[in-house]
Order: sequence, then C-alpha cells, then structure tokens
Amino acid sequence: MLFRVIVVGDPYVGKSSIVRYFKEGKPNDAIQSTTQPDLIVAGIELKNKVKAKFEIFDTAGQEIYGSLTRSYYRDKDGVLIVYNVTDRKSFDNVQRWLEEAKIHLPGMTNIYIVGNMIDKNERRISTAEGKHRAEYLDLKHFETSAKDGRNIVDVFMSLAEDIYVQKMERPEYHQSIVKIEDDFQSNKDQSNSTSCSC
Ligand SMILES: Nc1nc2c(ncn2[C@@H]2O[C@H](COP(=O)(O)OP(=O)(O)O)[C@@H](O)[C@H]2O)c(=O)[nH]1
Ligand SMILES: [Mg+2]
Repeated sequence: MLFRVIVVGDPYVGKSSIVRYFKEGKPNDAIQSTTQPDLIVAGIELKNKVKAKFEIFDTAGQEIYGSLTRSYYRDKDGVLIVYNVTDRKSFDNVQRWLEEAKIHLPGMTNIYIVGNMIDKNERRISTAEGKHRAEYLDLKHFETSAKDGRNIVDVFMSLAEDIYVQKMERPEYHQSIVKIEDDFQSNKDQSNSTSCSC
C-alpha cells in the first residue's frame, strides 16, 4: 500500500536527515543542503502486517512561506511539519506551514508536527510547549533526533496507521487493499517469497 508524504518546515531543521534516517536506519552525515526537492522511497511493515511503501517528498529551497505551490502537495496522504527544538523561529513558523498545507490540502487531517534535534543540549522549546501548541492546532506531536534515531520510525508508523485507517473507510481503497493482500498471500504460499507486494 502506497503512502505519499510531504515534509515541510524551515531550512536546517533536519527534514532531509529525518527522511534519510528513516530510509537507512542510521544517521547520514553526508547530507548536502541542496536547493532541489527530493523523492525518497522507503518501506515498513505495519502492526497489522500491511506492507507500507512510502514516497516521501523532501522539500528544499522552497522554504520561504508561500513558495510551495499546489503541485508539491498534490495527491499527498500526509504532511510532516518539522521544527528544530533549539530554534524558536522554526517553531513559530509551524503555524505558517500549517496554513500553507491547509490551503493546498483542504480537509487534510494527517498533519503532524515534529520537533527535531532533541539530542542537542541547547533546547529552546520544551516537550510541554510543543505538545501544548500541537493540541491547540489539533495536530499530533512527536519529538525526534535524526542523530540518534529516537522516534523516527514511530513518526512514520503512526502516520501510516492513521492514513491506513482513513483509506479503509473509503470503499474504493478497501477493495484495492484486499486485492493486494490476497496477492501477497498467494505469492507467499507459492514461493515463500519475502518480497514486498505493495
Ligand atoms: N544534532 C543533530 N543534528 C541534526 C539533526 N537533524 C539534522 N541535523 C543536522 O542539522 C543540519 C541540517 O539538517 P538537514 O537535514 O540538512 O536540514 P533540512 O534543511 O531541514 O533538510 C545538518 O548538519 C544535519 O546533520 C538532529 O536530530 N540532531
Ligand atoms: Mg533538506
């Protein structure tokens, strides 16, 4: 099953690092700050054994409010708005990123706010403040470190499960998922293959 996610937020908050950590399972020190957006593909298995394939759109160079156009958001199932817990400005800008996402994805409910760099000592935004803001904005809140990996998988797991539940409520998705699961099962029966059928 395919999950399309877009990652937004101020520059240097760790968007690319989070996505790379999720894909590679380890920190990537070689991340270059580029001005090009990037599409990263990664997979996990959900608790209900559904194979989740993520297409993650890592934005870069569009980090000025209002510069991400509708096409970037098209067909996305979820949005991660990242801030840096050592940088208050990036936290204050979460609201702006949220406004932009809501303009381009009206009705979207799978929007998380993610406070990154919790491994650092010079924290400016406490967990309580982050949670409080998220509650106010009616969003889920996570805190991560793309250095030591804390909560990175949890963010994507939770997001996939929320999206999955939402898709299952729509009959056209339900049918296609059941079909994929059936195919997967019969592939497994035939060849004991472990390859992903999503
Ligand atoms: N200590 C620490 N450094 C991080 C973390 N995430 C990213 N960085 C560093 O912060 C810088 C900006 O990260 P990057 O992923 O390029 O941010 P982006 O511009 O939002 O994509 C890089 O030097 C990263 O190595 C983190 O969780 N902890
Ligand atoms: Mg980046």
